[in-house]
Amino acid sequence: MNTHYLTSSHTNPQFYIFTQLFEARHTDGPPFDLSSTWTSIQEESWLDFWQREGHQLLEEKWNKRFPEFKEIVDVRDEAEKIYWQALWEEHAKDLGARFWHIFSCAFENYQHELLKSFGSINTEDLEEIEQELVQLDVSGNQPRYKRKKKIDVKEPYLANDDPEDIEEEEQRRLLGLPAAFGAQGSHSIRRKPKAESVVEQYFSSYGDSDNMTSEEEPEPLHGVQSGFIKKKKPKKKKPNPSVDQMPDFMKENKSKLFKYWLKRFSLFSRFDMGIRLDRESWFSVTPEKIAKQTARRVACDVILDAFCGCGGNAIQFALTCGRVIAVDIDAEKLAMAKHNATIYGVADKIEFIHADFLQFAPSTRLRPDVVFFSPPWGGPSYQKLATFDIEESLLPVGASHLMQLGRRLADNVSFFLPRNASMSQVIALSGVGQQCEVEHNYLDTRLVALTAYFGSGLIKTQPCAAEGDVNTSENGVD
Ligand code: MGP
Ligand code: SAH
Repeated sequence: MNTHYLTSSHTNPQFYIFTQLFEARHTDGPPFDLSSTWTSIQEESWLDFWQREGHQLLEEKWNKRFPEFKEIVDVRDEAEKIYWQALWEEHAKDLGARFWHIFSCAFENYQHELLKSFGSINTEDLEEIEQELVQLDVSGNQPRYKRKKKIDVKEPYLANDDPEDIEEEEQRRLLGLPAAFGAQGSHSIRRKPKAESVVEQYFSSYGDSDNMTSEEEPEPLHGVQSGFIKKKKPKKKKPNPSVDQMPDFMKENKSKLFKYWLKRFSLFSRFDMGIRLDRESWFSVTPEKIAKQTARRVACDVILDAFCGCGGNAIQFALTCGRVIAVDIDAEKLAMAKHNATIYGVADKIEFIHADFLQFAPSTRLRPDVVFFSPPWGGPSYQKLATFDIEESLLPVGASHLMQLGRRLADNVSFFLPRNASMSQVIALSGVGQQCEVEHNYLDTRLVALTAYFGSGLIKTQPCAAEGDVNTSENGVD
């Protein structure tokens, strides 16, 4: 089965989650007939996404497409308002269809990834497997990660990049004007393939948009003024000062690390307010939309973030929980986390503790409501493994050992894990007869990582958390 990759934008990819409840009864293979649950997962996930982000997306895109809208509505008559209403409905339908398209691809990839994750543990290196396949000349059967890069680089489908991608013809269609007055030829939002290398392509084609700060909006290229369509202005080539702000270690190793620079606003929406990250944190920090979702799910009074790093999760926990205990073995990272938390105005809700969690857990008297683990996975090379063995490859110790330490402190435990983690091992962490819930976190159609939840206070389908358990308000525990 093929996987499909569609992206919206580097700075603001759409976030989809697919969740599934598992019971620790089976050791090998899918625990039940997954095929019967696909439809409900798809429906719930789409509703969750559209309720969470749909309205804002529609408004943002509308304001970019038709910046004059407000003024026009203020001055024109009832007929004009009806006209704009029809245009809005068209806009909503059009955008809804676009995002549904990306969502469907993400969902198809989810089905594929989930079934694959139940395979027996195979810790072989994908590159080695690929070498063998090349030698065997079975090129049609390449491993996923290679094919993914190829498709993504050559045919990025920038579904979220309007108004630049909405051509004049499309505007005419939306306005109900004859297409013959529009631009000649067909305009597709699928961009032309380029023959450059990944890094060259990023530098040349994303250079300008990379300049965009989280506050800045791209200048609209089209607009409607009193019923007339403005011609598309040629884009001005701007210098790219943001590349100067790039850390030196990233400049030195552009081919490997540059992609993280492009994602910086996806990691922290307030990146340009002075976020600090060290080398390891660039590839370890949890992207903000995912961290936000986890924080909604674990909302409680006191949470312990056992591997705080530069604060990607801790900051979001501080926004949904009463208090955050943030532990890390690296004092420099903790200092950066504190600084980053100040940028989000939550430093005073986080207690930063410089400690080795393995020593800290058995000795502390703290009893948080939830313990969250986002341990090191051994660097970006985790992706090369066909299956990530969470008992053998997580650092500093295996997942069961961490679970044991976590359960000393709280019943409710959550893990942030590699996307290729062995699902059987994840489920086994629940303990015999117990349940866990696993979220697959997608940014656009790319599976970024998994979040697993354990404990009666965190699992959604449990009736009601008992008093003293995790707070069930907001989206914490339904
Ligand atoms: P990634 O390796 O950057 O994959 O990890 P990506 O960007 O999907 O790679 P691509 O080549 O497919 O484009 C994705 C995410 O996993 C990161 O943004 C981090 O949130 C998380 N992550 C990655 N690593 C190596 C670690 C780690 O060691 N520990 C933790 N806690 N999270 C990690
Ligand atoms: N969730 C974080 C990233 C965590 S990366 C974020 O979103 O920013 C993993 C972190 O675990 C690193 O910061 C590393 O310093 C820390 N770490 C590694 N071993 C540790 C240990 N034994 N005790 C506490 N922290 C540890």
